[in-house]
Amino acid sequence: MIRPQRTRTRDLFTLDGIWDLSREQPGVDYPDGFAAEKKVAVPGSYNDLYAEEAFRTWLGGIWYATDFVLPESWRGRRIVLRFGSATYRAEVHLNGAHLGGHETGYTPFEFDVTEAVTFDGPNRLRVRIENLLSAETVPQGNLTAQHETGQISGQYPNTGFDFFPYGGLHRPVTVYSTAPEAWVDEARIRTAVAGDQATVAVTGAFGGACDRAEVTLIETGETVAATCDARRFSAEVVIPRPKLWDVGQPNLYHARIRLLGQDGAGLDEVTERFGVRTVEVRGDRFLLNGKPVYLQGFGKHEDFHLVGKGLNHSVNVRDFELMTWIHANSFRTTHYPYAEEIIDLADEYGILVIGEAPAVSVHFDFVTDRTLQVHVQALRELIERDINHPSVVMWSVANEATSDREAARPYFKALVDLTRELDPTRPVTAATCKGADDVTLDLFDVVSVNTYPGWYFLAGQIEKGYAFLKEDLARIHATCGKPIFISEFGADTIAGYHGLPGEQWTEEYQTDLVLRLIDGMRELDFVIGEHLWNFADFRTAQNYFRVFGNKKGIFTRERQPKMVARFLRERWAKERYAAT
Ligand code: BDP
Repeated sequence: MIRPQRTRTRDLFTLDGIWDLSREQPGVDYPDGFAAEKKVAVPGSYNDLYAEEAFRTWLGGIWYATDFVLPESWRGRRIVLRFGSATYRAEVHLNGAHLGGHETGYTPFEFDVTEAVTFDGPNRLRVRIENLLSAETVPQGNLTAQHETGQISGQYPNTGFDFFPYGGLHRPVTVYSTAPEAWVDEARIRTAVAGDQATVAVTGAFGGACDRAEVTLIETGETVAATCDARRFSAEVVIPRPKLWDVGQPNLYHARIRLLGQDGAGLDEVTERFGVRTVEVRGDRFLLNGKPVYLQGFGKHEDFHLVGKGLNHSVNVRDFELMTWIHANSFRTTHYPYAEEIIDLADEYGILVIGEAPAVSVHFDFVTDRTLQVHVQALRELIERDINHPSVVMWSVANEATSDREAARPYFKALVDLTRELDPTRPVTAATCKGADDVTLDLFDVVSVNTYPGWYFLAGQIEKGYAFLKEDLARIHATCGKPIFISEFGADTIAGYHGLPGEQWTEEYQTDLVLRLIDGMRELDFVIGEHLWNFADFRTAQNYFRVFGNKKGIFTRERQPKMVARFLRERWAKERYAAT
């Protein structure tokens, strides 16, 4: 899927803004008889906007509605309606006609609406969103049971994971137009470096009919003819002495793809951005452009006051500024694919990304064939969406599954095989909390470990936590022989709580624990990186062990530093592999 863009052959407008909202009630024909209950912001979650509790934790159908008028100049063109995401599930209706649906909440989807639109008045767009999760959704959840029975156990809403199950149209909604004769549908860019030049292979698919295409490398001005065959095109361009994309050196290139008519006139034109860099796991090292890189950074969340999981450009810029300030070089998109606009920023700041599928807490007591099918589809959509981003250096297929069960092996094997088939260029991992008991470790290129010594166990005992960490990691490494990446560790901390000596929840304790565990990780040669949990405090479901959410942030939810931030900044200023 090509990102919506305005070019010489394409136009677009956004439907972002204020829409109408209504909770679904039985017996109402919403596509035709929608009546507004509330106003709602798009992009954004609906949950935190209203005074009424019933909206915050609404589970079930909720309808979004807006109208839009098309410019006369688009008559005769191909028209597409595109959603950046809809969480968790969407069914889309335009002018009373059902266009289709999409499941899983964090990847884009679109519909060709050329036949469904009218130019004679407003177009009525009605979208049914649903945030019910079950054993067969990804992520899994207990929300269906709660909805049906009113029974709540553990937390409210009753999710099986540790972040608030925000719902809504979280990312931009766009209408765009292309020429009706031919349009680029997909473009993949793969680079290879040999000596002092890079070869750039541009391949893809187009719709409509076209037998001539060309690719121009914007930075060098070189244009080459592409081969077209059965709705696919391919071309190869060479970059002499390429500027490599690297951490803090976001050198980017642009390939312009043009589909041409018989007379040489441009039918369609799109530009894809990419970078030239290599990534590889060799022995116990993670290599970027042939040099070992030690990953230091965070697990994060798309999460902020009022907008919930809605795209917020100000928050995102602030986050990248803070990551740069603290000398982070990477983050993992815990626990789902983040907005494309965030991956763009990573490309532009030179920060590495581990892209994660939306599969948090896969529980093998409840997994069915359908769970795997949905998981496969979500992973496929993530890889297809982000494959051209140089910042993405590894795929994570899941987080904290019950992967000490035998059933986990075939399930994860299917996911890893698919990932390598779709993208043989990037290492594959998954974050485990099962230590050496995990039966899937050997399937991965890198083993990612979530571990909470000094917090969930050995509470208050930093030195014992340090000793446990080193022994446990050594055991895991001996079991799998793979490089180990510490994908989560940390301590809940309420900004402003102090204690000397430090104790749990104080800023001193978070600082002392985090720095001591980092000592332990860096004493182990096979550890390739450390990601703190979490970049910032974030909202969770309500329960007795969360105080207005998870407080493991190095920054507060407002994006201000806790005490640990300055110490981490000092530690991260020195590169671990600088001397090797
Ligand atoms: C890990 C999960 C993460 C949680 C974290 C915690 O991967 O989603 O938020 O623990 O408990 O197990 O803080």
